[in-house]
Amino acid sequence: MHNLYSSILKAKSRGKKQFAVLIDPDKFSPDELLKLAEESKVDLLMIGGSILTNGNFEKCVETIKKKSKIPLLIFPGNNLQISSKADGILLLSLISGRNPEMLIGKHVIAAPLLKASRLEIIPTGYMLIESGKQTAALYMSGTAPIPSDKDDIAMCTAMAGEMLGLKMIYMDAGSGAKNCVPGQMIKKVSSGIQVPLIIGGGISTPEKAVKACKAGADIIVVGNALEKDRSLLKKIANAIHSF
Ligand code: 1GP
Repeated sequence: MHNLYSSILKAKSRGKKQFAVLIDPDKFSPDELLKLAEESKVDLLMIGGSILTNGNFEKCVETIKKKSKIPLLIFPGNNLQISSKADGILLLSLISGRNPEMLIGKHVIAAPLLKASRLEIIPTGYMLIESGKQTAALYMSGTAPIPSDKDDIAMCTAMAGEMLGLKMIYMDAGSGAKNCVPGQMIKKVSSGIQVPLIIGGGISTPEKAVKACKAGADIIVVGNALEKDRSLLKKIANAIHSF
């Protein structure tokens, strides 16, 4: 039995911000990244992507679990990205969109697999935020994002997700986003919900991570920037943990 969600809640109640490193199995070179993540006391590893082309998802999960003690959460781009060898999965419902497949359809297909797995399932309201360019997540999900200046829509969407019983809200500007989720929107959304708030997409400096923490994020996710510059991992981890 895992207790990832309860440790996320515990960190939130203590005001401790958490750092999650997102691993793209297509670009993964394990040793260096995992070593840095361990040294920097990264709180969570996440794995997944809007589209994977190498067919090495399962192997990648296996390698990470062998080489690292950091809890591994699947951040699934679709219902093919399920592996019992991870610790947990964000069961994402794309509540910013109106595509029934991403709200419930894929989940129906995944349900028996998830039931048979030993994964800790964390139902999560996933919200895509407009970020200045078309992102893979937007294109693949066939949905429109929440406009970046519509804080009220974002807040009401997150509140509705919480009322429906979703246990976390993940606001994502999309991988490699030009503009991150605006601080003002994070502030508004975090004021409207009690559940942990995850922020990701385009966070490429310690300053951007701190800005999101200040605005009310509980978990910061970084992927793309670390693929370009591994030395950022420690810097961003320090900035988040000393917040
Ligand atoms: C994307 O939020 C994640 O879904 C991470 O985004 O790759 O831009 O860090 P980046």
